[in-house]
Amino acid sequence: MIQWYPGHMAKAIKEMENNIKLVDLVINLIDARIPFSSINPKLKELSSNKKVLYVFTKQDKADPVLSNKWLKYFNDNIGLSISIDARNNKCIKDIMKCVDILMKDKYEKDAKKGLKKRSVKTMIVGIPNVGKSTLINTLCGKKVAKTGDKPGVTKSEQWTRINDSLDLLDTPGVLWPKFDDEKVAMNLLITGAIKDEIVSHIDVAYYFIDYLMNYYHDSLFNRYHLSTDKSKEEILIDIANNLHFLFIDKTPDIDKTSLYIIQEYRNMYLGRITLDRI
Ligand SMILES: Nc1nc2c(ncn2[C@@H]2O[C@H](COP(=O)(O)OP(=O)(O)OP(=O)(O)O)[C@@H](O)[C@H]2O)c(=O)[nH]1
Ligand SMILES: [Mg+2]
Repeated sequence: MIQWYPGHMAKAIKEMENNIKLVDLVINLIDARIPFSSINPKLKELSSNKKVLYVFTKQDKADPVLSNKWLKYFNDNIGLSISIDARNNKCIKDIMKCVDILMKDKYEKDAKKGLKKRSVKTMIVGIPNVGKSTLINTLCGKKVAKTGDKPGVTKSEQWTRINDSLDLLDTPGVLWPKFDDEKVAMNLLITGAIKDEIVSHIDVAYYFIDYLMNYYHDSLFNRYHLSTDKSKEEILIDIANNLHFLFIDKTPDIDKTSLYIIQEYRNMYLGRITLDRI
């Protein structure tokens, strides 16, 4: 059973529980490649009494057909949702529009009371590596938060004033103590929300190859010059041979090959692939 719930995550949740009272809005970031697996039940619970905007990040890496279906599902069943590339300025307008929609009631109430329009205090939450700090930098127009392509980069909460109408709270990425569904754990591992160092990647690669054979067969076969359908174990050996990932005695290095294909997926060499079906 895969688990990754280090002490800093439990601490971060506690801090969020304290801060939730201070905020008007929560922006919950969802990885567009794994919309089901990246919903953190803890964060849903935490923001149950708040207005929530769901923002799918990494839309540029996800399968566009499935993304449209997922987005519709979220908008119909979960809450206002949009999909973005968090690195691109184009998302600023869309986010601000949604903030205004969700805060309309608050603006009106404040106006009735004769209060001046105050800034919307917004907490940005989500699983590790989903793009929270990147989005804050994009909204701010400069690098105020540290980002990096691995989970666990942000260690503590940090407020940033975007402009007179928006304050953002960056938070550390958090997971939850137990993954009931093995698929969820696999998807979090493949996309890089769980630290690479905690598992052997061979089982993850088997899961991934199986998934690709079912849904993105050509992406897999073209990338690694495969020709015949075989078992996932044999496919992994073929890939190792084709890549010349061999030990001195010419046996295939399965460990290295496993991590390599997962990294290739993360870096888009296999195309736009979504791991949660709808
Ligand atoms: N392609 C693509 N990459 C993105 C997007 N958003 C973030 N990234 C990349 O994803 C990686 C993680 O981004 P961060 O902003 O550090 O993620 P975080 O959610 O703050 O992560 P933690 O602080 O570890 O919880 C970085 O390499 C970003 O450049 C996106 O929409 N598209
Ligand atoms: Mg961060």
